Amino acid sequence: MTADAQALNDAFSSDGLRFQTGPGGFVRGVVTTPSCVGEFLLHGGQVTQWRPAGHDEVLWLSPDAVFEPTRPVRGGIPLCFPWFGPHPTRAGAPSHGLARTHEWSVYSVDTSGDAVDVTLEALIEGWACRFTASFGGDLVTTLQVRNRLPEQASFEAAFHSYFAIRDVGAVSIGGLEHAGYIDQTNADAPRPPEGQPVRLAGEADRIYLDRDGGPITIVDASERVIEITGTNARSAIVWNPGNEKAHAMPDLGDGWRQMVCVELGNVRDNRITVQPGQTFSMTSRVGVRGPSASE
Ligand code: TA6
Repeated sequence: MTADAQALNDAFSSDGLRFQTGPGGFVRGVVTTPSCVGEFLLHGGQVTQWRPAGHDEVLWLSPDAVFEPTRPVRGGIPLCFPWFGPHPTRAGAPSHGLARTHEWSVYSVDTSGDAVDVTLEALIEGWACRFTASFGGDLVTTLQVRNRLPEQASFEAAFHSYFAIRDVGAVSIGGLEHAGYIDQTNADAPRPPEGQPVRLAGEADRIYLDRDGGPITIVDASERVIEITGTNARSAIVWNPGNEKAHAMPDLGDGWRQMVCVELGNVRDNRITVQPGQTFSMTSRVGVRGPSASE
């Protein structure tokens, strides 16, 4: 066991949380409680697994995920911050920002309630960041950032959540029927509201900027429903790479049919500006109802 994992167990472990050394030598926290099982990495501050009692795994983690310090791990909930997608001006800057390859530190652990709340912290380009994952019957993730710069600063952020589904061809996504979107598969063409749940046939890469803020539901072929609700998260992104792009990604491949990304955050025109010394916080709550996927 690496010193980090041992030191973290000395400082924070409890019945519901243990630190271990996982693939790539990454330190991971393993949550085990009556309400759920979960896992997160200090690398990227990334939740990688969450399985509420009575259900199968809700998050999709690529079987071909790469665990290397300079790479994001494919799956779970990568954090996009302080920009989303390619950097608007900095050539060579990593896609989706710096948070998901940053080594986060443990700020606090709270096991006093029904859930295990883990707060990680990082300083990223003048932003003091705290990421809290509350592992319980729901999975609640909160990103709080404080502007430590002497002038106002703006950022984009998103919980780039990968959800496990039985088959992408049989899934429908509700809650976005009345929102137009930017079609990233077609030169950011603006698309009107579809007036019906989203169904995926091939590559889909949609940014919704003016959604009504209500819950988004992913209904699987098994009738399992994953419900995602945001607070202070005005944008939603729906993504599946489709067969061709998936097979061009060494850490994705065949798994594309068993995953869909539904991401809450604040991106593009929804970017957030924070005054010096001020803080912004956004939250995503994920819940599951209906039969587990294996039934
Ligand atoms: O969230 C959708 C998206 O921006 C897609 O355009 C695709 O690039 C995806 O993120 C995955 O990005 P990544 O950098 O993790 O390979």
